[in-house]
Amino acid sequence: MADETAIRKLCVIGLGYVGLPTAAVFASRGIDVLGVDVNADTVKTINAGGVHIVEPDLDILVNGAVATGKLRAATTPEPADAFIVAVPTPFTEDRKPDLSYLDAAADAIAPVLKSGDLVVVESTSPVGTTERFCERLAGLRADLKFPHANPQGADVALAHSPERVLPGRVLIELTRNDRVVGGITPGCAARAAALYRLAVEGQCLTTDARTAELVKLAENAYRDVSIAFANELANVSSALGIDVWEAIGLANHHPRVNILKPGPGVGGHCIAVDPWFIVDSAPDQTPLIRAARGVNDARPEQVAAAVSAIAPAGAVICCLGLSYKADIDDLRESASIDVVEKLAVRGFDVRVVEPHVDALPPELAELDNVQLVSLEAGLTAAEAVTLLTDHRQFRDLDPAALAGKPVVDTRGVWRRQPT
Ligand code: SAJ
Repeated sequence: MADETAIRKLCVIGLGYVGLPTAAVFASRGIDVLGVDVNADTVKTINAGGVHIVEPDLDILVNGAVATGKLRAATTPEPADAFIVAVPTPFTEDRKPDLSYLDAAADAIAPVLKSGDLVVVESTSPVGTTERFCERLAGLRADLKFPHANPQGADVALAHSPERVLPGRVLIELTRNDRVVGGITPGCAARAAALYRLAVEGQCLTTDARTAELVKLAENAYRDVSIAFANELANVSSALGIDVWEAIGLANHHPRVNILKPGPGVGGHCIAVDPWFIVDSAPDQTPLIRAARGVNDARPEQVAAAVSAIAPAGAVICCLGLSYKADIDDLRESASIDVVEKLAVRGFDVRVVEPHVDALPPELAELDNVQLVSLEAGLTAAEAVTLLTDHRQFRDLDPAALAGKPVVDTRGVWRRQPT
């Protein structure tokens, strides 16, 4: 008799920086994968064997999977044995979670769901979101039994398994990292863990869906709080005339201390966003997480003030780096952009060097006193320099290129002597 829980066809909803690599990895394991995205251009690019995001080796994997026919893309889901949902969960202006993409994904899956199917939500989500997703599906498919209402006899299994991949290392971390798999019921968790074991070499650790949701938020909030501590130390050191990099380097010689690096603030679409999901769910229980967000969000203003203090009014300032972290082209929530904007508002003539983009983002492009220039042009014109993102090109810079220019190095890369 055929195994009713075997996964022969998988549908991945959302072909972004998590969904597309996930779809390609499962396809490379011999599973028939349909990737679904609302963006018709994305679908077209993938079906032609290409990729729309920059990530090491992803182009080769996708190209191979499309060539063998194991990976296809479409704008609407088809019947499948399992569905993985990897759509964005941003926050609104007032820092409330925006679950509209998840709602749209549930509405798209509902018509093709059948008894025996598994649905896994991977999107980073506030606690309770997987149950909410389940309830939405149940509202649309009264003919099927769902596990929140029928823990024993459900027709469909629902689970949450948060992605934990680091941009720039997605394909490695997707297969090697341990995975937390939280089911609406233990049976749902077991089904989802069996799916991930087809592709993941790390452990698949099962729990309930609410715990899995909190685990993911806790991981990113932990990092945010740790970075806030480093940033607060940078403020303290600056007030006391101490080199923060030397102080942190020495403190980290303690066997149980590992202080992270200060910087211009926390960017990216995860660490600066996810802590708010915890604060929103439990506002009275989260003074530390909220304070850390405040510390990190205040950094761009502090960096702009430090640069203003070393440069005469209206001076040419060369800002090195715009992306939210080193050696990538991702500008989302980048603190470096905030610093540039604040310097422009102060009336400086700002020359930006960002080797990974060929145009300024809209919020900077509209400012008359901000230009994107080459490294050489930026340094030649500069009366002061600030390093905002520690790209390789800047780490390798010949110190002679900075001779005689006042510098604010927010990443500590030009401190030559290790502590
Ligand atoms: N940063 C510092 N100092 C540090 C480390 C980082 O200022 O010592 C800054 C970076 O410059 C950057 C921001 O923090 O602006 C975040 O960068 P990151 O490399 O720490 O993390 P992300 O946002 O690229 O990816 C994170 C990862 N989470 C954790 O490491 C706990 C990743 O594993 C998650 O999958 C990802 O968020 C996500 O999607 O949630």
